[in-house]
Order: sequence, then C-alpha cells, then structure tokens
Amino acid sequence: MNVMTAAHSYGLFIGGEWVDKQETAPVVNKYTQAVMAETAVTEKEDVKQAVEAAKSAFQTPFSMYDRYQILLNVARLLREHTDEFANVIAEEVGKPINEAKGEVARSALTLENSAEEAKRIHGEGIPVEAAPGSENRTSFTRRYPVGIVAAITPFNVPLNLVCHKIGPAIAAGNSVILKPAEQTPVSALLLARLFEKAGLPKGRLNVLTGEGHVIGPMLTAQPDITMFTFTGSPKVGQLIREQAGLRNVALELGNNSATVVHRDANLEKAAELVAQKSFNNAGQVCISVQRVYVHKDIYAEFLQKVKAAAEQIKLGDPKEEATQMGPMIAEEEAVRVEQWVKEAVDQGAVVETGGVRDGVFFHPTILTNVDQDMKVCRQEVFGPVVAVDAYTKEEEVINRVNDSEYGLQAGLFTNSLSFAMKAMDEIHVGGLMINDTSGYRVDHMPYGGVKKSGTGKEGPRYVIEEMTEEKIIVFNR
Ligand code: TXE
Repeated sequence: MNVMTAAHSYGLFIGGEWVDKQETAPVVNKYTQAVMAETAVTEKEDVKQAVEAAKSAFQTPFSMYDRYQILLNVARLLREHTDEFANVIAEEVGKPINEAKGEVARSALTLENSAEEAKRIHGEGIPVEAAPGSENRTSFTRRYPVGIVAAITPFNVPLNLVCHKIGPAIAAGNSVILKPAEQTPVSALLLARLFEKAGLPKGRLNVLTGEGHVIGPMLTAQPDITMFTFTGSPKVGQLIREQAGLRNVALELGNNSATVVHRDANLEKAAELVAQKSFNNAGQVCISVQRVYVHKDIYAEFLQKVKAAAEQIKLGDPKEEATQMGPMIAEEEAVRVEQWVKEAVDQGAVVETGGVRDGVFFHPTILTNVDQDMKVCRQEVFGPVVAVDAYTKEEEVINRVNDSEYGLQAGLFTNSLSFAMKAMDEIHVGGLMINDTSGYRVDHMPYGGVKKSGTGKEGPRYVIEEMTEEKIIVFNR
C-alpha cells in the first residue's frame, strides 16, 4: 500500500528567497496519482521581480573561480542526495527508480563539466597585423556573459535537462530564470535549494513554476531577458522564437529517431540496445528509437530477438527496483499513443507485441508492415512504440532515414567501414551513432539537431559559447 507522504509545498525562488503564493498547483505521483507536492503559481508581478533580481545579481561581480566552486559543490551535494532526488524523479515522472538514479548521476556530471568549463572561457589572439597597413596593431577577442537567460524545460528528464541549462548559464556568468515543466517541477525546486546551500549569490538563479502557456509570454515580454533556451516540442519552440524577436533562442526539439541494423551487424547487441532505447522512460525521450530499418537478410532473426527482449520488460511501480518501465506522464498521452497505434493497424500495420493500454501504462509495442506516412513513423510518438521494417540497399535505407522533418540523432549497426563513411556524409542529423542506437548521449558531447529538431548544441562547452558574446579588441600603437 502506498503510504501517502505528506505533500510538500514549494514557493517560487526569486532573488534567493522562497516566495509563497495564494494560488498553488498540485504535482501528482504519476503511478499512484496521489498529490506529492503543491507548487506556487507564478503571476506577472513575480516575473518582473525575478527579472529585477536577475538584473541586479548580474551587476555584481561573480568570479570564474567562484562559479567553478559553486557548480562543483552542487554536483557533490547532488551525489550526496541521490536517493532523495531519485525518489522525486520516480514519483513526478513515473521513471523507474534505477533510471532515476542514473539521471541524478548524469546531472552531477553535467554540473561538474559546467564547473570545469567555467575556468576555460577565453578568447584568442587575432593577427590583424597580417593585413597590409595594420603592422602596428595588435588584437585579441574576449567572451562576455549575455546577461539574463530564461530557460524553459520539458517533463521527461526534469533534473538533467535543467542542469544542461543552469550549469552552463552560471558557468558563463549569467543570471538565470528557470521555468520547469508543470508536470515535473519538484526536481528543479530541490536543485535550487542545493544552489542556495552551495552559496550561489542571490538572484543568479530564479525558479518560476506554473503553466508554460501562461508564463512563457510573460517572459518573452520582458525586454531585459537577453536569451531564451528551450527544450520541448517544436510547436512551443516556434512560439518562443516568434515572441523572442531578435533575441537569441536555443531550441532542443523533437525527433522520430531512426536506427539501421545492417546485415553484418552484431545481432545480439543491436537487439538488446534497440529494445533498451525504444522503451526506456516509456519512450518519452527525444532520441528514443522510433524507426528501425533492418536488412532483409537478417530481418526475421532480428525481429524475433527484439520482440523477445521487449516481452521481458517488467512494467510496474517506478519505486520498485525490479521495474523496468513505469507509467507515461499522463493517461491522455497513453490514450494518444493507443489511438496512433490503432490508426496504424487500420492502415495495415501489424502489432508484433504490445499495443495494449492499461490506464496510464502503454505496453512496449513493436509494429511491422508499416508505411513511412503513418503517424507512428512520420511524427514523434514520444511513447513506447517502435516500428520495424526491412530494407535491401544502403542507398534506399539512407533515403528512408532522411525521409523525416526531424534530424536529431540516428544509429547504424554495421561493421562495414564504407557504409559507415557513406552514412556519415549522407544521413542528415545532428549526431550519428555507429554500432549504437540514436539514443546514445553523454553530457559533455555536442548535442542538438537539424531541421525541425532545433537549433544550437547542448553540452556545457557549446552552450557557454551561445551564452556568451565575443568581442574583438584592437590596439593601434
Ligand atoms: O513539451 P512542451 P513536453 C520534446 C519531445 C516532445 C516534448 C515533450 O520531443 O516533443 O519535448 O515534452 C512549456 N510558451 N523534447 O510535453 O509541451 C511547458 O510548460 C512557453 C525534446 O514537456 O513543449 C514546459 O515547461 N513555454 C528534447 C516546456 O514548455 C511553454 C528532450 C515543454 O513543454 C508554452 C526532451 C508556451 N506557449 C523533450 N507551452 C530534446 N531535443 O532534447 C508550454 N510551455
């Protein structure tokens, strides 16, 4: 029996103070649907105060070494509080506890890497004297923080994707206003407490909770916010870009990731990784495997292996160690996925396994006999559904992978160097994983897509470049 833990209540975090609000919104445990927290609802006045706090903090010097130390301290505190954060993530996302612990570990690495990069922000010498007539000049560039960064984050990775925005922003010397996803804000609020404990100067980090479609326009209406960084759906990304005007907007958006399994692939490894990366976090990952193209010579054998792996996956309470897949973020999302699968079946797709909704749960599902124009292939399912199809030629499968409005990451299992090199040049994505699935990511690598998958790269070093402005200085003797 789930003992109802007393629901915690959290205020807004503005200028280093916790601000309680009259109106609050519940956060539910996605497995039990019990209220696990009450969070404050942001009003226009709070946005103004957060901008003021961020602005005055930005005017107070904050050395690189101090930034380094604070970020390193928060990484340490995160590790020390792994169980607390993992439990919150398991409850507010429905993510199995072991995956949640993994997210906490990666979040600490993201902050640790941000700390290291805080000490490596520099310009370079520019040989202007190489120009005839400039022999008496000397020049170099410097990088300066952009100012106030507004960060808006999605529900599915509520701690690490927040760290990917706060870490580099602070490392670069900016002030941050964070608006976490309304379905999963508690991890971000607990993280703010760690920054407060680590001695982050007041106003350098502000957290505003509430619904994005209400707070978003309030943020983009603030002229003092110099940059927006958003991770979420293309629809919202487009809205923010339109509202931001000429200001810089970094967008990490959706994908319908493809992975290719060539006839010379290691079938065991490919089937294991495809099953793992199709269904982890109930497929609610932007680089989750959604389309698998398998060479016809090994199609039947591969399908049998990945089906067997999918049928082993244990669904259940995310707080149980044995659980490998929890509920989706909300029942209406599971209903949407059920409708998409039904539509595909009506159009001729075959359900090899799964295809069943059980309340908020959707069973790991493998579809075959699919068509590229079915929603389950053409759009982003963001659920535990993968479509597996056969191909014959390298040229053909590259065209099918590219037949998408998205281009975040793709995977290719092959031992053919020539095919890998051809794919390297011709598959149009932000990242190509050879002998791995589209779902591979480590936190310090450049991560980001092309086409509708967004603009800009994440990974602390790359975000710091986007969150600083380069200035050239030229001395004339
Ligand atoms: O997105 P939403 P969700 C993508 C994933 C999927 C989506 C799922 O591919 O498409 O995110 O996450 C706020 N103005 N990625 O459902 O609805 C909202 O409150 C301003 C890609 O959370 O876009 C939340 O905080 N903000 C990614 C945030 O936007 C608004 C990895 C995201 O909400 C708003 C993870 C508005 N009008 C998920 N409406 C990657 N590429 O790495 C909502 N929001």
